[in-house]
Amino acid sequence: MQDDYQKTLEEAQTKIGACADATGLKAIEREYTGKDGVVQALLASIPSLPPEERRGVGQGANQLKQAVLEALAGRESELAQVSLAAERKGEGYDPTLPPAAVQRGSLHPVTMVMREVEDLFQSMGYSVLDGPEVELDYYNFEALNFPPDHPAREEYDTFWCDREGKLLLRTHTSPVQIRTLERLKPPIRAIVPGRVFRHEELDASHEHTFHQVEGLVVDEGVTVGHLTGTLKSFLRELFQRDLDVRLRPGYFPFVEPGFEFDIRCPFCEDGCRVCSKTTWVEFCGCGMVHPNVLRAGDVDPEKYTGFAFGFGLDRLVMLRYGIDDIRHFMGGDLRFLEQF
Ligand code: 2U9
Repeated sequence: MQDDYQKTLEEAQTKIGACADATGLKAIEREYTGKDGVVQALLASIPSLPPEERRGVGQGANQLKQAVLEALAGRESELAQVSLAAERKGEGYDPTLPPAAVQRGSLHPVTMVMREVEDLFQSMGYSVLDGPEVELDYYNFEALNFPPDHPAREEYDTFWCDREGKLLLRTHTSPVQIRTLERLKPPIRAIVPGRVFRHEELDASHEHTFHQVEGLVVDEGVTVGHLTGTLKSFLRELFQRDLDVRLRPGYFPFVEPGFEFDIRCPFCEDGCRVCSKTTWVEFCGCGMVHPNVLRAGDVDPEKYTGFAFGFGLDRLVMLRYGIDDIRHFMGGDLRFLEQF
């Protein structure tokens, strides 16, 4: 009996030694260790054998399986060595063949629209500013006229970075404007695009990380007329036509008066899904910079006034491309990203 196993093993080893590719090795593996293979047939025969032979056949079949698998692994690594050596000698390398095509990536839709918005404001003489994403409570709230315990802080679901409540992930890009007021003298004309973070319940229109563009203009004699004129010019360029706009009162601690700025729905004339059948779409919040905020930035509110606005860039990109779920932006699914 033992001789039979030995013979079967030697046959297998000869086949393995003569085999020169991975597909052949796989076929030999199936022939011996697969579900219809030699080893399985031996194991299947056990119940019909006299009891005193069963143990020996079982052990023999398992040893045969182990030995065949070892021989297969040995040959596989031999073949790998051979092909590596050939590659090192330059065999099989044809320098005249064209290279494999390089897969080019594409810009993220938020980046594309962000660059477009930056270009438009730069063409109107604005600077594009940047600042830290991990901020001090002072710049994110206090200097923006949210004293400690101000109820409006509740509106901003904040990711705190320490136990003392001094450090946070910025909930808007407004702290950059305060830093700018501290650093530069008016006249100031700037936009601040950037990532912001809120600890919110996530759904098709809420994401923990999203993008804002805020604008700030401070000079002598700046009025609400300048604010609406600027936003209308910007929207005309962005949508390539004049859109009706309207202002409603709105509350933000850092502006007074504050407004909600709506645009006539760019997609319909008599109500659709995008405008919830109202024909108006909220575009941004805006207003005249609060005197307390100017003072926090070391600017004299008796001499200077300013306007500011802020809008969610992700929502604008969704409007532009008809995207129905904000979570696609950070989802990392190439099937989504490759469409742009
Ligand atoms: C300074 C002074 C004033 C920026 C402004 C808004 C109104 C606003 C939100 C709209 C949707 C952000 O993405 S959103 O959640 N923003 O409504 N932002 S006024 O005002 C400033 C900023 C900085 C120094």
